[in-house]
Amino acid sequence: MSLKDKLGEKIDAWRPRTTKLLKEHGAVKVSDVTIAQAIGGARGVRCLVTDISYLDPNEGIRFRGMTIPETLEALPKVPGSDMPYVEGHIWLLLTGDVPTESEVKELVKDLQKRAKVPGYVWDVLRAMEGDSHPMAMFSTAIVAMERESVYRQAYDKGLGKMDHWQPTLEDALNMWARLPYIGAFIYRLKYKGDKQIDPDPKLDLGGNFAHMMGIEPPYDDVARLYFILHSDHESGNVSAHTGHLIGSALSDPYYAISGMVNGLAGPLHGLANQEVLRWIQGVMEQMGGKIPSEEEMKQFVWDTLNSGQVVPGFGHAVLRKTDPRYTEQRNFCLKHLPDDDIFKYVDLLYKVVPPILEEQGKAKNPWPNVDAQSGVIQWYYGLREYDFYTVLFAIGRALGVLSNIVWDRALGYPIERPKSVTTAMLEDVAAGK
Ligand code: CMX
Repeated sequence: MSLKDKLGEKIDAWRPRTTKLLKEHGAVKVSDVTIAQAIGGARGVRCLVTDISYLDPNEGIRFRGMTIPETLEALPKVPGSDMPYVEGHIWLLLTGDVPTESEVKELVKDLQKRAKVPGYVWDVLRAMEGDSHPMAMFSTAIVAMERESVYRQAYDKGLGKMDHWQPTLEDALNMWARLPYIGAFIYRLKYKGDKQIDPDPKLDLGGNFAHMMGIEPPYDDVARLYFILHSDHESGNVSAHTGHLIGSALSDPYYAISGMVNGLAGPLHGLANQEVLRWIQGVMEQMGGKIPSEEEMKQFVWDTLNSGQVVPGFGHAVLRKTDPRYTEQRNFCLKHLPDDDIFKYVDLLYKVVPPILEEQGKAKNPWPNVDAQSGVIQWYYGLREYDFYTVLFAIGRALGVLSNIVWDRALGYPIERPKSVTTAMLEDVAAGK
């Protein structure tokens, strides 16, 4: 069965559940909001719905009910590789089912056919200043492609609300096929003298990305792992929430994903992966390349905290344990690059940072997140331009955010519009008025 037919079946079966909840139980409370939550970024307020992934504070992410190791185990593997097809993960995120080999292969072929990026996108990128950040370039390229939106064209012709998901899926599939190509193009434009490598129409998404980046295997598996790990982290994080919010106005998916990229580009969110490498490089410079002792490393961490900065790669708004995405990448490092110097730094940080953050007593979660570990793998395989790392995160994150937007449209979620209050109103509430 094709992805679209399968998804159509799932959507038809799901809609009555949402309708019933709204009609029969719409007044039941899910969450109360405290003053701390209203001022403090709505932390922990349960007011978003997604079935694509769920983040348990102690266990970490589950994609469609499966942990990361379960997901990697269950999805069909690319022949000769340790990692699954990214396309299989797309199928899982969208439908909730693990695809068969033939279903994955059909989706691989479908995305291969959609991978052509219009030439004007390259012109736009080449017109940008040489010191533009890769995330600014990525976001610009995506919004420049907005005129390709199948959703917007269908909307302009008049589209019934229940049919919105279908052209949204078309946009999602086109973007999934093209974003790795655009990412690799930006990389080679910015750092490799614009010597571009054409896509290989026979390769899967992860394999083709590695090929266009010009990096040898097993970087193809690194790309597959990386895109899957970063795909989704339920809906409240800045990138996922931004994508959902923009999409809720029925702005088409190109606008939504360009906005998602902009949110991911913040150092408290996805940009933390470049910040980790930048921080480590700073320490390396000061150490003259030698690995610091535990005591020396503790001093570097305290110096960062005492100067009022955050330690990148540690802490999380929801997680209260080591991020399983960190663990999965750490296991990869232990297998493939146990003696790498930067991995030794990262591992030493794993040892020294959590007790320091606990001693400082501010961070609610002293444990490492996904970004603490991801740069070291990229560095090891030759991708040393660390300001590019968040583009990799963005290609991955678009898998989950676009899947969510398809479902948002399928279930007819309305425009998002929370209510604000004034400080005086909060003072009145505090005074019991
Ligand atoms: N280093 C220093 N201080 C930290 C810290 C860290 N790694 N993590 C949290 N804190 C501080 C916060 O800045 C905050 O300080 P103030 O009270 O002075 O404002 C205090 O501890 C409480 O914060 P929190 O409730 O534990 O964390 P938040 O939910 O507000 O923020 C996060 C979460 C991720 C932004 C924060 O932990 C942080 O800044 N981490 C470093 C940056 C990072 O790695 N971000 C990537 C996260 C994963 C991702 O989205 O990609």
